[in-house]
Amino acid sequence: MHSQSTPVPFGPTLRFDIVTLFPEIFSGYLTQSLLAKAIEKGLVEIHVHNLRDWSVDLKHHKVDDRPYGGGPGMLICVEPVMRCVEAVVAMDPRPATVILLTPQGERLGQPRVEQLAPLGRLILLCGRYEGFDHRVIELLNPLELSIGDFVLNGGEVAAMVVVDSTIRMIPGVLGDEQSSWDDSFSRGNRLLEFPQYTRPVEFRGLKVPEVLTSGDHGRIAQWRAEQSEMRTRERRKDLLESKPSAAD
Ligand code: 6GU
Repeated sequence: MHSQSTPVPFGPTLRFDIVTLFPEIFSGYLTQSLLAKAIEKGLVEIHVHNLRDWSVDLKHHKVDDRPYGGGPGMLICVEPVMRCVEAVVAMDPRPATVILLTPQGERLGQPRVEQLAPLGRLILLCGRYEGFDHRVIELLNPLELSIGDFVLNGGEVAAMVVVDSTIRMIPGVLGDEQSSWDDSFSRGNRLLEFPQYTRPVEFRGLKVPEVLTSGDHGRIAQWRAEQSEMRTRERRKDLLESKPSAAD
């Protein structure tokens, strides 16, 4: 609908450094079409780092240990994380924002996504096990983000959610035929999308609403607005009631 012109950037507009114990998880995602194209166009740069490479245990490359005070599970130790983050920061002169993916974090929403996109450089720390030694948080003061009220086995899937949602905000990443402009939740839009149809005009007795084939653009726009509003009222009343936040 709203076409964006493709800028000619001097360098990548957004660099991600992902710190994880499972770097292989990202390989399929990184070669996925939209992201691969953004990387190819030079708009996005993604570097995946294996936390184990910064282990202080030369023999077993151990990076976790049992919590003081007891309790189940293991924690990621502060030393390898600090060694890794300090090395990664030094790899590029641009200032970096450190994000820690954790169910204890702020729940990610579109306003936050839109704030992240222009920051230029994001370091994403993926937790595993019971999480990190708390001194990681004290020393790095990261932005702690969660992707919802459920528990994942680690931060990797959440990191992909951050990358995926953020790169859509970079001009030129979506083709001219696509746009994030009128997405649900974008730029203060708090309505769900209206239903859409394509050919054939009838399938198993189900017809495309007549208004959509009428050619009357005024009626079409009105019908779509009504559908969006009705859907939002039925499925997500909270969106109509909540005030836009400061980040909107
Ligand atoms: Cl960021 N991490 C984990 N482990 N679980 C989550 C999450 C993150 N967000 C929602 N659940």
